[in-house]
Amino acid sequence: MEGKWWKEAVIYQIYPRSFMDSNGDGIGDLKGIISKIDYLVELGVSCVWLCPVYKSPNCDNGYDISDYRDIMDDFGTLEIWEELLHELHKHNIRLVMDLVVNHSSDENQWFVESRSSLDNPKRDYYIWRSAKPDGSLPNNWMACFGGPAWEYDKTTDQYYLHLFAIKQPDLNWESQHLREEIQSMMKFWLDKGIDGFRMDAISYISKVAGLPDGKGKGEPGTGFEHYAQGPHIHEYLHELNTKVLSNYDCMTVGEVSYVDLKDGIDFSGPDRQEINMIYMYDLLGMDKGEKRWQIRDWKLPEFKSIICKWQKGLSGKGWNSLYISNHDIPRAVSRYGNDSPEYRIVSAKMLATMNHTLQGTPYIYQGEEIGMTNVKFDSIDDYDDIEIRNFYYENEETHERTREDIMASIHHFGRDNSRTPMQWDSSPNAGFTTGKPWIKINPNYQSINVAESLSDPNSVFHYYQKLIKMRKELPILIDGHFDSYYEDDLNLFVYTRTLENQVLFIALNFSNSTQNLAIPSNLSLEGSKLVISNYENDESSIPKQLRPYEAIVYLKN
Ligand code: TEU
Ligand code: CA
Repeated sequence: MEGKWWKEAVIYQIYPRSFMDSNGDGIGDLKGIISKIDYLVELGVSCVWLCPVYKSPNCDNGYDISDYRDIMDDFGTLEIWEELLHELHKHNIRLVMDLVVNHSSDENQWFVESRSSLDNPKRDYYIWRSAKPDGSLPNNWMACFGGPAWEYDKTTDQYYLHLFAIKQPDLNWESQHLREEIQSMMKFWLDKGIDGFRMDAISYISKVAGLPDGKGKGEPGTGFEHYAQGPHIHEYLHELNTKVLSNYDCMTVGEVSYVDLKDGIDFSGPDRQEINMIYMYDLLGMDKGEKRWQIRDWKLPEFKSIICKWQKGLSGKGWNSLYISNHDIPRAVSRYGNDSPEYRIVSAKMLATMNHTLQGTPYIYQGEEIGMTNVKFDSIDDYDDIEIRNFYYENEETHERTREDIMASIHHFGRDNSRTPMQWDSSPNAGFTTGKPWIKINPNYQSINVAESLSDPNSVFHYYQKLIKMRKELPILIDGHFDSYYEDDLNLFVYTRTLENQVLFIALNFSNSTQNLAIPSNLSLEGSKLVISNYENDESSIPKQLRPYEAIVYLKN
């Protein structure tokens, strides 16, 4: 387990549609990414996770794949993709591709064949069921993007299961042929030289036999308990590992929503031969109320207890991903920090300090490194995301919530918050495109953009640069044992990482007021030296107070 490159990596997530457009059609593309490799080099990241770029009708922006072995026309060609891989490698940046195999697109050839007749050889690549004798749906499961999880198909008078959108039929992992197709597709990309996979919704691939009805409503939808970490999940992952992955020097990160600690360890335990690290979702439920996308106030102790549970629970037994934002969730500085002009920069740096000093592999989602924020569009027509649009129209239909209330939830939780284009500079369309962008740019691009961040030595960008450098220089950040203090404190998150005689002391102020900081009594930190801070601080004495959103890291040798 020692010395694995993916433990030392800092991974940069690219959402290609919104990163950089090279040809003025308003859609980010592979050539656009190639043109920004120097930027990634300057930031210092060692690996890119590229969200899906395969052929897709784009009902869910590439997470509905119609051809697993080719590139979406909007993004380029397989040749340009090869060039991207080559250029990244030339700059010592690895490439991890998204693997979306819980479902495909309904336009995938597999599904076209599967739906054509009951006895088609690919019928069992998907999950087909007849209506119940009383004519009702095969079960009561709800799709993650709203509505029932079953869609009727008249050709064979049966329903197919889709845990996400109607155009995303679930693949049937019980079929050995299907599993072999997936293995061969993974080899196709690994043989081209990629460095691993981020496995989309992977904890959902095994469904409980008999597909029983689910209990009431839940997040993300009724029936969840029968497919999240289902009965064969570990067996399937082990098979992928031994048959394919173990033959390559590659990494795997599994998106595992709402799993428990035991399964987290089983997924990522080094002796288990399943996946290398988990990407868990627990933190994301914290600010959600009982009803879908209902805003709930949260307190810091809840936030800390989730992080501490996984830090302590996986220590020495598994491996975590560290992230504060991605393409499915709102911008971190707006959600956990403070995006007002006064505190945006300092709170973005504070959150970054946390994400780079816990144990695990840090991920940076495009734009996070310049402190990009949420967006508030007034009209539903300005939103593109299928989850947002379904949420809006379903709620509008039931009249249970006012329009203001619905929009407030979208502004708070909507996925397009993080999908507005990357803000490169203050020129029209933030330098993202010379054409009309596929989704509006966040109007704050004139003050928040890469060019501005690069020119300011105190910018969020330069702080991220330092954090990434710091991880390369301090092995304690990889292997150091995690301990936390004052877990009930409402404002401060204080923890240490310990490795042999070294102690790394981290204190973060999550509030907008000054807080007293006492050194925990069991720690002797005399002689500590400042490693990084988002304010001016004394090189050799730990401050007794933390200013609003202040973050400090001191090392005792
Ligand atoms: O997300 C899986 C997932 O669990 C989502 O339901 C997630 O909780 C939701 O998007 C949060 O609002 C993955 C991808 O990351 C996402 O972009 C895809 O839409 C989804 O799978 C289907 O492929
Ligand atoms: Ca383009």
